[in-house]
Amino acid sequence: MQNKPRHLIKSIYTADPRGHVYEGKIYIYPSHDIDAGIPEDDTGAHFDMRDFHVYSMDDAAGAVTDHGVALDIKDVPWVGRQMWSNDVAEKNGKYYMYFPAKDKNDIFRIGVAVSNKPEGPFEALPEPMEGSFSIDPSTFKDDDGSTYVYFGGIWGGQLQRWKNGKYEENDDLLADDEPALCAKVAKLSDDMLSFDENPRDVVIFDAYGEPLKTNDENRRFFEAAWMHKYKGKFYFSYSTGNTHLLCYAIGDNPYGPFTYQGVILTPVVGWTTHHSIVEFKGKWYLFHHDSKVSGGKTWLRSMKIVELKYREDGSIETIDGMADE
Ligand code: FUB
Repeated sequence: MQNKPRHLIKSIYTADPRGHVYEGKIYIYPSHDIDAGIPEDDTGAHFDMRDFHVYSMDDAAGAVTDHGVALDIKDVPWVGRQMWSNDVAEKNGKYYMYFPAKDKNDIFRIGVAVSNKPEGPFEALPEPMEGSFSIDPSTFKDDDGSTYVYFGGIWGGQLQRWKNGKYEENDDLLADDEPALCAKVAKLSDDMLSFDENPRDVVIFDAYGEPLKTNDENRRFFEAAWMHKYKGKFYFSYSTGNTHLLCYAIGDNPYGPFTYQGVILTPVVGWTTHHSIVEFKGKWYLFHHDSKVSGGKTWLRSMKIVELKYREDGSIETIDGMADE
């Protein structure tokens, strides 16, 4: 029988949990949802987050430690508003937080902040990463030590504004039967502070080798990109946004292309769905969120954990997003 997701904390609202194992513990890097009183709209203005807390767990079934505020909007000179989903990578004992926020021109960029400890506090660089745009950065360290950042999100995440290679205030998507907009991936530089290359498209093919199309809303990428490696294969997972699914696709290297495989998590209570997948002490876990604790308020979410199971052929068993412990 499938085990059921459990909420990790209820003292504040937390969303978009990104998990990593550092120093023998699971560290979780979520967004910190607040009720800013901003009406819900298609740009996501109601997600008006202003700081990040960091959490850790010694045991996947045990208590969660809140390490407090690790980065505050008032300490990031380039940010205008909306600190969304962040993630942290480690290199040579230093920790690098990648976080999106709207700059003073209301354009999403990705900043970096650095700490000597996985729980922070993190000190932000004065400018966002050159060439960065859109939202939801997540990090993946391959076995050779190379670290990649995956990012992007359509609609409120502004990815469609970059479809012609430069920023244009035009929210049209590509035509229905054209290949869908893709998440982006870029290798990080040796010092972890910049992209080492121009971001590339993360292309997802269907079983016939055709790229997923714009109108394939049950399968195409929307936001919340994540990469993990299982038995030598690269699993790219993401949210389909307006169809509220967490899906995955498999490839042979960090850049892809990837082939669509199926659904990891069915819709949760709330509009958004977002996640990370982590191996800890020989088991795999899915971190995600829903809006159950707030009674369905889409902008007040609570992070959850559930064990993730693979079948013999490497496919992932679908988890019921409505089930609860
Ligand atoms: O938390 C704000 C946004 O909601 C994230 O960037 C998306 O992935 C969605 O979870």
